[in-house]
Parts: sequence; C-alpha cells; structure tokens
Amino acid sequence: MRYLLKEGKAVILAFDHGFEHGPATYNVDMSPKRIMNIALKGDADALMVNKGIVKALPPKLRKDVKMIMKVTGRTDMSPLMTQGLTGTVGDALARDIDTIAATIYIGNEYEDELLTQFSHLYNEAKEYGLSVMGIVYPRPQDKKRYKGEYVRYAARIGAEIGCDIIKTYYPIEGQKMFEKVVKDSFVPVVAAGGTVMKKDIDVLKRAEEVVKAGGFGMAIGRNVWMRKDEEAIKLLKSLNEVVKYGKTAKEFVRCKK
Ligand code: FBP
Repeated sequence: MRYLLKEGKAVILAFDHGFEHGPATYNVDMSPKRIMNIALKGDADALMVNKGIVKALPPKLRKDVKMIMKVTGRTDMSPLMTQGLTGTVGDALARDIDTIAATIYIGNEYEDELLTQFSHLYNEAKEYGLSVMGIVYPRPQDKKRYKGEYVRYAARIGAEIGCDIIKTYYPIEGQKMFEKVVKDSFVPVVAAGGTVMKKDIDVLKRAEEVVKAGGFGMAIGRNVWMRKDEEAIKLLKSLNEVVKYGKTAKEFVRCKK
C-alpha cells in the first residue's frame, strides 16, 4: 500500500463478490485463476480478495500482483446488514500481504459493532505495520445509500477512524459531490465501480470524474470482470491510462461498445 500511495493513483480490481453476492448472481467464470489473469494482463495495481482466493492462486502468479486481503464479509443470504470477521491480520501476514480491507456500514443498527470490530483490526494491523483500507458504506434508514451527503459523511468517518485509504460509493450526484467527499476525507479515496455499465466509455467517464474530483482511483469489480476476458483486460488497461496518466474518456471512443 505504501508503494501504491507513493504512485499517487491506483486501479484496484475488487473480487469479493462470490462471497458477498454468490456466484449465481454473475453468470461468468468466477475462478480465482481467471480473475488473476485479468488483473495481471490488465495491469491492476492490486487485487482485493478474500483469503481463500489468495490461497487458491498459484504462488508464481501471486507474487506478480499486489494483494489486499478482505477480512470481513456479509452474504446476500443473511437478513442482517452487518459484516462478520472472515480473516485476521495473521492471515495476511502469513501470505505476505501488507494491506487488509474491512467493511463498515454507517447508519444502521450494527454501526457500533462494526466500528468496534474495525478498531480491533486496525490496532492489530498497525502493531505489525500493515495498511488498512476501510470500505465505508452508508446504510441509512431511508435506504438512499448512494446519496452524496451520506457518502460524504461515511467517508469522513473512515478518515477519522484512521483508514489509510477509503473505498466508498461514487455518489449519485456525480463529480461535484465526489469532490466534497474527497476533500472532507483527508486520506486517499477510491470509488467502487457500482452497477454494471454496458459501455466501456461510461466506465472510463466515471473514472475520469473520480480523478478530476481528486479521488485516488477506482476499486472496481463487476464492471471489469463481468466482461469477456479480452474486453476486461482492455478496459482495465484503459482505466489505468485515465486514472494514472491523465487520458480522457473521450480518447477511447473507439472502445468496443
Ligand atoms: P463493484 O465495483 O462491483 O461495485 O464492487 C465494489 C464492491 O464494494 C465489492 O467489493 C462488494 O462486494 C460490492 O461492491 C458490494 O456492493 P453493495 O454495497 O452494492 O452490496
């Protein structure tokens, strides 16, 4: 993570969806090897996964992509909007991983439990010098989880509880609001990809807005690996160009629709 932070921007491939939403939700090959191949060939800066995925990857491949180990999770089968502990700092250390990620839902009845869980994870991570990504998502009573002021508040909480990097939603109001989210968070913020956009250009536009708003980059999942392998790799490379090298989405208009 220190390396990523030094680089200044990042494109992270998120792949915890098999756990969070179940493989049947996606109708694509969810094998760890396939996703690793996309991450590698598409030059992702890091792959964010659960520990079982790390374990399933051939060690030879593993060393070529930086990993972020997600250590909390919630399944779609659960009626409870909370996150259980699925990994530990020890798991990350045992696999040579220097960054853990934990989700915190802000605004619902489990908020205090998740804040406490995060605090324990954080303290242990810092004891061993690991970085911590907080996946800070609003879960307000009115269910408007993408509303900018909620996202802004949730991200701010992420910064105040010590996250080294925050992942949160891209707000429904767009770039101007994301600017506020970033400004008020005072640590690097990456945006989640969100629901699937059919056209590459729309994904790239989103990434462009994120960086123009001062965001650190994207931690994107479905919008990449739900595409066919070659398209996913191409899109990931294009995302790199936009996020890290200042290309505009318009420069990719010839991307496959
Ligand atoms: P996407 O880019 O596919 O939106 O992934 C980001 C992510 O945070 C995943 O890591 C996670 O499993 C999922 O979104 C959770 O989405 P939601 O909050 O909509 O359940």
